[in-house]
Amino acid sequence: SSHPLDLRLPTPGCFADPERAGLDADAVFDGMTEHLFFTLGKLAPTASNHDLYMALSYAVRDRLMTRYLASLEAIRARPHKTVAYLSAEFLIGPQLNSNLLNLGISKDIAEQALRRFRIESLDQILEVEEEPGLGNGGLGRLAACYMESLASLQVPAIGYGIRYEFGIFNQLIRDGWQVEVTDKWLKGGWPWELPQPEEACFVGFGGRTESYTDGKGNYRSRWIPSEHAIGIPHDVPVLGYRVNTCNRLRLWRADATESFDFYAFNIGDYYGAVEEKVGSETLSKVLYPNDGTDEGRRLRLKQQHFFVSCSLQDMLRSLGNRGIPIEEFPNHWTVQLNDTHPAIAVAELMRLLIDEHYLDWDTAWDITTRSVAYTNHTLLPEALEKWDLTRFRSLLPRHLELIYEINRRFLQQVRLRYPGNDAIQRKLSIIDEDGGKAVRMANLATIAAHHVNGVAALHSDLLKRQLMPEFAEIWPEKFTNVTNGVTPRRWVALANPALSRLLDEHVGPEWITNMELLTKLEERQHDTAFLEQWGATKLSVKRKLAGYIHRQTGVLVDPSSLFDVQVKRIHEYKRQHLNALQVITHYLRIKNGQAEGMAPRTVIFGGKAAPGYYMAKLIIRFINGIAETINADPDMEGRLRVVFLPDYNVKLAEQIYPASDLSEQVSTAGKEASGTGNMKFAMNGALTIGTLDGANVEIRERVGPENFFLFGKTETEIMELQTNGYRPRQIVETLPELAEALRLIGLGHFSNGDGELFRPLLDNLTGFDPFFVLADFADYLRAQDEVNQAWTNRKQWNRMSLLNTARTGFFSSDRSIQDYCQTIWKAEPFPVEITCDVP
Ligand code: B1N
Repeated sequence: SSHPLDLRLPTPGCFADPERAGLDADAVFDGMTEHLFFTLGKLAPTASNHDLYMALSYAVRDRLMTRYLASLEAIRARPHKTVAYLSAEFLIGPQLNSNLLNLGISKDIAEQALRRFRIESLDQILEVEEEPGLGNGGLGRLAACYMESLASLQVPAIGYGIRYEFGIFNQLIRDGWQVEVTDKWLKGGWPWELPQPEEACFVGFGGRTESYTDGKGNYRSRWIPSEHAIGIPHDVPVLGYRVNTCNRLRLWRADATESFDFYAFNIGDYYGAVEEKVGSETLSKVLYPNDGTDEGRRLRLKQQHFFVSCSLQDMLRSLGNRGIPIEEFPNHWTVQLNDTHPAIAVAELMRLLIDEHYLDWDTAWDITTRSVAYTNHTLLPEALEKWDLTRFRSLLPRHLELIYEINRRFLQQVRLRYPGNDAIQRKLSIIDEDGGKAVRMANLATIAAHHVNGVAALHSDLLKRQLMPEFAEIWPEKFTNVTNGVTPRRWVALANPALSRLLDEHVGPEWITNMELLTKLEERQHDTAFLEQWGATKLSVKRKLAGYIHRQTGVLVDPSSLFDVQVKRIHEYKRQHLNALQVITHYLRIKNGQAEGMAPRTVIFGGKAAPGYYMAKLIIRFINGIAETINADPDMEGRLRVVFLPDYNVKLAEQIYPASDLSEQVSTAGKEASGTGNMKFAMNGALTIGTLDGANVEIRERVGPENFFLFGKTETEIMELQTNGYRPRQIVETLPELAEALRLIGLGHFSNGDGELFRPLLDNLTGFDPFFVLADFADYLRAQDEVNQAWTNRKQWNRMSLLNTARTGFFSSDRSIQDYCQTIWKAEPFPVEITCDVP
């Protein structure tokens, strides 16, 4: 079904030539032809699929420009509060299909144009698109969903981040191990960005501070950096769904400072100049591949300050350009910190206001605290950013002075409130005084933010009660929750066209912007014919994934088997090894003839491990060892298959979620802040086997406990176990199936006889088991048996699946963004009209 947008085509003197903005097949074909010839220098008969991808992308990009420029112009002409979403990661995924959808160019229209280049299906072209992996996992992907929803809800917004030259590494699997390969996503040219060198910003590093007296006799401070970089904005248009609002993602690329080059060149220090050039270009070179661990590396702090400083300067400049007084900043910008990665913004905004715009402290602090809000995404202590004080001072000496002053004033309040309570002061201080001194970024962000939010109900509650109880007591109204969400455009409409057609038919096409309408599906929950159609739709999508699995791994999987899927970053707290142990038990039951009534299963894993995270990499090797043994065993034929899909990324995720029957969400309770994959699975009709962790709790509440396979200890029970002393070895003694699985691993059954290979994993599990894998094992098996039972009654399963889709509309990122707009940002939609008399 196509939804042509009734855009008043611009006439000459307006934003663009109407001939370049048409959305019909002829216009798209003409656009492609022109770009192939003039932009790419290719002739149609010799054009490769990549050339045609580029030509189509440029033609589509042209069609974004009317709306993009109209959106910028609308804000310039009539100021309106704009969301500035600051994030070190934006995992935006492939752009072509998303822009086609949001513009209203149907697959049919695109294929009509493509056929004139002898291309039969749009998929052939989408296949060659390289995705920018500018994020690690959930946090970066969330930022991308939020940008899409902001535009679709017509809220003016700009995403600020870093244009990494190399994104998250590509993952190969060699001999069962992860191998990292540099992600050269820019190598074939990337058509979706618009560099804006004229809006470059300067950023300083290092050096010293000094005091001086200005012309009016005021004492002032200033920073004399020893190094500089230039940030060049690269803008990516973000079009909303069938609206004129086209916001932008402004990604900064670090460049060398020419003025300094020339200076050094003149005095003969040619190598010094080149060195600085090399140094500053390295800044936006590569994304740090750690998801949920802070390494405290100097270059990372440099990256953070680099993009934050550019972004704040950009916001201040836009006020200046429109002649708006700087005191108005909080009415024009609402600055959201996506975790503490951009938290240096607090100090940088103070510095810009005080040192460069000559405001007094109180005015500057008032502006800062009325503008900035902070989202916490993790409670894991190893992820909380702390910068060594000496290192921090050497890189950002002026910022440290300002942080000391923020801290001094804050601790003064704390002393008044809790006289004589030294412990509380030590705990709340921005400066960690225990051991090596360090700057705690979460404390800085929390003190300055007008709102602090967690990303799921349970997480926000733990944030208040466990991580920051004292802050929450001082500022109870500051703390709030905004449960994460995902965009239904990408994760249902684009990823699952088969399901979308069904939803269009039975709910009406409005579901795509109003996911709560999906509850209408419940009317069909007892309709046998419909449930069969529901199951058939799922099966058709599973066939496609089976084909992909075969091509990628050589493993043949049965599309009618239960697709049991765990895709996410590899981390001990996410417990992929718990799932792996379950697979071994399943294998042993088949081997021992105890598998009567066990339905055929295909267990699919995917995810990257941080390159320095040894245990995570060993878990990948473990899964691949299990897969090798099981897939080679004739007894497993038609009963059990195990697959590790290499290089899990957005593109692959779009193939996987729609083809899944069972969603594995098995993290240790209290450890996964929210999760967002869990939402994508449920919307696409997968049932969840999961713990009471993150957003699982809310998913279960909404789909109903009877449509969710719950297992495992609660967060409270885990805490109790921890304090009362946890003995994993005792658990092994009471569970013969577990003992047998561990024994086989130790004998090298899954490692070609090498009994030592997985020793560190075994020792970890039977020794400390820091994530309570063994504590939850028996209950997990019990829940898996229930899954098996439920799958055997296929009509019942399809009904449960349907109810999962019907009841997960809440997890649309449109709802999350509406929450942020109302409770935190106080930002409103600002529809953009395309008229012909604006410029
Ligand atoms: O953020 C997601 C949540 O859904 C996940 O539960 C949460 O784990 C994830 C340091 C992180 N928290 N912290 C990070 C990423 C990169 C990095 O360098 C920490 N990612 C999350 C969205 O809310």
